[in-house]
Amino acid sequence: MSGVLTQLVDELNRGTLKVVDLTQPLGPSTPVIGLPPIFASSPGMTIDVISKYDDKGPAWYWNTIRMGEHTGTHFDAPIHWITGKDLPNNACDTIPVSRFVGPACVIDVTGDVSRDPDFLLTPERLEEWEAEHGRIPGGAWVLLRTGWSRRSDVASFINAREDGPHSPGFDARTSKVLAEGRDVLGVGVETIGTDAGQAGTFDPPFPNHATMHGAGKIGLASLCNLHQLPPTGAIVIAAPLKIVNGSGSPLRVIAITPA
Ligand code: 23J
Ligand code: MN
Repeated sequence: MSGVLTQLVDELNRGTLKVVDLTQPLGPSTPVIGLPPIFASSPGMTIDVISKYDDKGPAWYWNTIRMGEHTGTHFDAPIHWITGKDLPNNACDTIPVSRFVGPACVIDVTGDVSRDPDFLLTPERLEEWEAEHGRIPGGAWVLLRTGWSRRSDVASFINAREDGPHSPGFDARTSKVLAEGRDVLGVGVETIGTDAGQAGTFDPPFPNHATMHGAGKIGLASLCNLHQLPPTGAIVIAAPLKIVNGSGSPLRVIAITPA
């Protein structure tokens, strides 16, 4: 075994490294994104028992699950957006597995978001973070820590008003810097999607989806426990189900981080 893997196992056993779960529970009460009614909506999760140690299966328990690909803590593949539809290896089953693992850069904007739920990460704010923590390396996950995952009731998580949902995200210019300038693996957020709640009204609409997926980058939505990660130094593993031609997938996202 290579030295680094031996050391990894050793440090996990000794507790100097720990595994952190960045995943929200997935069930029938998991919220799904509400788009304007002219668009089709994604079904929430349903779970139906096939058998539970009963007449239908005396010694076994199992369920049938049904949900949209973009439900709960989930992965956005480049094929999800029209800008990424013709890229090579753009779907859940064809993205190289090497792209599911990378170092995490965690940008904490919790304070800004508590003052303004529509807060957008600007390039200037990103550069401030880089001045303190170093330039975001190519192939990194950029995780936007907003504190949003503390909103455990659906209404405050969606935070809808008459004019639609209000939740934080990325300024359109920042998505370009991250995709083109920094060549990230992708971005991860605590909110229901990788665009801000009001991004449907932006020009172009949903600019983070358009830019990231057009550049072959990945999105991770509805993450939690980002406060357990340092600004740099953790590794994140986010491997979606191998859905043939899948646009995304619920998944278990885990980090390995210094304890
Ligand atoms: C479809 C349309 C708009 C958005 C989304 C999906 C998502 O956030 C998603 O889950 O990818 S904003
Ligand atoms: Mn999605």
